[in-house]
Amino acid sequence: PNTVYLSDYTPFGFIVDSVALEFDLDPRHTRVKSRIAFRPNPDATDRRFFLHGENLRLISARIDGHDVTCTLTEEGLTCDVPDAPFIWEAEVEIAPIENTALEGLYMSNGMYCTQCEAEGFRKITYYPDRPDVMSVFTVTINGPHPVLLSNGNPVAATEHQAEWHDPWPKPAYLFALVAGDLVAHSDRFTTMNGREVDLNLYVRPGDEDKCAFGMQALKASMKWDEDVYGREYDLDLFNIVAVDDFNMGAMENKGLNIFNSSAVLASPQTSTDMNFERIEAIIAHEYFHNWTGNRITCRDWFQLCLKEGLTVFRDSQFTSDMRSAPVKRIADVIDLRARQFPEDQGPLSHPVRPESFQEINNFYTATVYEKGAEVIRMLKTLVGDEAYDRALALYFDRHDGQACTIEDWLKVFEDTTGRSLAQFKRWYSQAGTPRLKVSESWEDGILTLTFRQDTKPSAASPDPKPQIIPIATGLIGPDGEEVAETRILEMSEATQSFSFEGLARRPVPSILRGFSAPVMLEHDLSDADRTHLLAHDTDPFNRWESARTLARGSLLPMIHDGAGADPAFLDAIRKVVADDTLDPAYRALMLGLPTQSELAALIHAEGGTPMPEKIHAGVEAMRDAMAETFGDAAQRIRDTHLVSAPYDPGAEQAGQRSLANAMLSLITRRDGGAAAQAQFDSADNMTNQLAALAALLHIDRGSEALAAFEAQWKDDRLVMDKWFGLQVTQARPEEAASVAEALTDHPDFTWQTPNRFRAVFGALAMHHAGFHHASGKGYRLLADWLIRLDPKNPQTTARMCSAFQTWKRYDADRQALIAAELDRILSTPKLSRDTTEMLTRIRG
Ligand code: BAL
Ligand code: ZN
Repeated sequence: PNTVYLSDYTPFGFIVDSVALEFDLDPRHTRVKSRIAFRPNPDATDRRFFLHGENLRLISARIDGHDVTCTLTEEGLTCDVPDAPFIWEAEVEIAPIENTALEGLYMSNGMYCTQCEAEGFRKITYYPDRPDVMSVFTVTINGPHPVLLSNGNPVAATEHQAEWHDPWPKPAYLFALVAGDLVAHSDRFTTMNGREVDLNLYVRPGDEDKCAFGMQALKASMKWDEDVYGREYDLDLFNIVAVDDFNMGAMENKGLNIFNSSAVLASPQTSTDMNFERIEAIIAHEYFHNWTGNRITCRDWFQLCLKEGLTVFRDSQFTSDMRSAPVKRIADVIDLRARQFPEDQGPLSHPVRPESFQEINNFYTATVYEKGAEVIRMLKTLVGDEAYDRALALYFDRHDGQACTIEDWLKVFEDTTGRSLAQFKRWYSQAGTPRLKVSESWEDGILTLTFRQDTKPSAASPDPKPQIIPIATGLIGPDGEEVAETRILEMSEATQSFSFEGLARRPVPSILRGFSAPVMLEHDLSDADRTHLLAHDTDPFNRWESARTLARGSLLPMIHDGAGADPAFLDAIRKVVADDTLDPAYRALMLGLPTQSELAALIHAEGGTPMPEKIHAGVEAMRDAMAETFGDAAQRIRDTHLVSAPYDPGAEQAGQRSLANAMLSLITRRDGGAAAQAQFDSADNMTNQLAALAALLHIDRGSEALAAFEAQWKDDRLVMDKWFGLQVTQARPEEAASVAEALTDHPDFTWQTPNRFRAVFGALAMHHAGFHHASGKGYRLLADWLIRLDPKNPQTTARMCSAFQTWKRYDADRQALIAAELDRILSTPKLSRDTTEMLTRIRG
C-alpha cells in the first residue's frame, strides 16, 4: 500500500470555482451528475488533472461540452485539460445499498445518508477530494422521499425534488446529503446580531420524544460560542439528522450535521446521565466545528489536530461551564489515561500531527483528538487567558475561509505574544508520553523541586528532545493551609530546578495541578504526605489524584501478594466520600479505582509482567474491602442522595445519582442484591435501572432482571446496545468471551451495525481480565469477528484492532496467543488497507 507523507504536500493544480451536483436517488442505481468549474491554480506547479474516484461507474465525462476520454484507475481518473478555465461535467452511477463500509453515500433503514470525512466523497463522484480544495456547492436531489436535505440554505423544493445552495466555500469532506422518511423536531435561535436561524433535528418516526435534550444542547452551544469565542452562526438553517448506522459519533457537515443516533437521541427512560452528558458534548463539538474546522479547515489530513484538538478543547471548556469544571477535568484525564496513554506508549504511537499514513481513517485517534486538546490547553496555560483570547480572535480573522496548518496556528500565538513557540511545537511533532520525575530538597526555608523529563524513544520518534512542560504547582503547609498558590513552573530543559523561598516550615508540594501537562508524574511522596494532600489540597484535581495514587499503591501488594487493603487508605477515602461539603459527583469519582488495564501498564512500566487474573482479583478484593469499610454508612450516604424530584439530566441530579449508585454497588456486595433488585423494580430512569442491573449481574443475581430488561426494551435499539454490552462487562473473567459468543447468536445481534458490534466486542476488549483470559478465547473470538467484519466495514474493523495494541505487556504465552491471532487476521485474503495498516503496526 501507498504511504502518504506530510513532506510531500503540493497544492492542487486547479482552483474549483463552483460545484453543481444532481442526484437521482435509487438504492442500486443512483445517478450523480456533476458540473464543476475549474481554473488553473497560479500557486501550483503541478498541473496534472487527477480526480479521485472509487467504486464509481463512469457514464460520461465532458469538458466544455465535449466528450473526453479519461484514463481510469482504481483510485481515480486523469485526462487532458485546457490550460485555461473549463467546465467539467460527469455522470456516474453508484449503489448506496451495497455500501456497507458507510463511507460516501449509503443507506440505513431505508434512508440515504453520507459520510465523507475523510475521503468518502470520492465514492460519490470524481473530484479533487482533498481538504485544501474549497468551493461553493449547489445540490439538486431527486427522490420520492418526504425529506431531501443537503448543506447550506434551501433554494427550491417541489414534491420530489429539492435544491440546496451552500454559500460558504468548503472542502468535499463537509458535503452531506440525506433523504428519507424523517420527522423534524424544530426550534429557532436568534444570533447575537439578530439573525433568525431555523433549527431542525430529523429523526425516524417514533423517535420524536428523544429530541428535546439535543435541541436544547444545540441552542446552548450556539449561545456559548457567541459568548466565549464571539462566533456567530452563518446560515439561515442548521439541521441535524440522526442515523443508526454510523462509523463515528457524529459529523460536522456544513449546516447538516449527521449524528450516530446514540450521540443525539435521549430520554430519561432510555438514556443514562452519562449518555446525556456525552450527547451535550458531541452536539457542542460538531456545532463548534462550524468555525474550527469548517470556516477554517485543514490544508491536508496531517493537520487533522488543527480542527480536532481545538474543537475537543472547546467542547471540554463548554462542558466545564455547563457542569462542574473539576469533575470534567478529572473525567478527561481518566479518559486520556485509558485511551491515549496506551496508544502513545505502544506500537501505534504517533505524534499529534503524524508525518505519514497509509489510511487516514486510522488516525482519528485519541492522540490527535485528546492529546491535541491537551496541547492547546498547555498553550493557553503558557500564554495566559487574555493572550489566548487575542490569539484566537486573530486566528479567526486571519484565516477565515482558508485551509490551514499547525504552522499557521502557532504563528497567531507567536504574533500575539511575541514569544517563540519553536520548542513548544515538539508537542505536535514528537510522539510518546513524557515521564516527569521530581525530587525535593529543603534547606533554610527554601524548597527546591528538581524535575527531569524523559520520553521513551519510539519508531515514530527515535530521538525525543525536551519539551516545554507547564507544571502548575502549589504548596500545602503542615497544618493543611496553602502556603503558596498555584504557580506555573515552565520547564524547557531535560533537567531543571525551581525554588520556593521564605517558607517557615517544610510544605508538601502539590505538583501538576489540574493535570497541567499530559505527562506521567513520578513524585516520591510518603503515604502520609499524600493523605495530607488528599485532605487539604485546594486543587480539586490533585486532591483526587492523591486518592488515585494512594489507591494504586494500596492495590499493588494486593495484586502481587494477595495482601489485604491498606486500612489507612480505606479510612482516608471513607472520610472524603462522607464529606457532605463536597460535590456528590466529585465524591463518586473519589471512589473510583484505576482501570485494570491501567494497573497492567503500571506493573509493566515497573518492570513486571501483569497477570490479568491477579489484577482482577486484587481490584475485587479492594472493592469488597471498601464495602466493608463503608458498612452501614453506604446506605446512609445513598439515602441522602436519592433524588425524589422529577428526572433532570443536569449536573446536580446526575452527581447525586452517581454517588447513590456508587454506594449501591458497594451495598450489593453485602446484601445479596436486595437493594439493587428493589431499585431495578422501581426505577423510572435508565441511570438507576442500568446501575441496578449492573450491580445484580456483578454478583450473578441478574438473570431475572436481565430478562425483564430485554422484554421491556427489545424494540429500542439504543437501549438494547446497553443490554448486549452490560452482560459482557459484568461477566466473570473466565466467562466473558463465552457470554460475548453466545450474544452473537442472539437474533438481534445485527453485527453490521457498528453500534451493535461495538456493544459486544468493545465491551469484551474493555473487559481486561476477560479479554486477556489465559485460554486465549477472547483473542480468538475477536479475531474471528474482525475477519468477518473487515470486508463489510474496514473502518470499524480497523478501529477495533486497537484492542490488541498493548499485547507486548503480557507474558510469553499470551503474547504467543495474540501473535497467532494477529497473523491469522493478516493472512486473510483481501484484507482491507485499513486493517492491514493497523495490524502491521501493532504486530511490529
Ligand atoms: N470530524 C469527524 C467527527 C468529529 O470529530 O467531529
Ligand atoms: Zn471533531
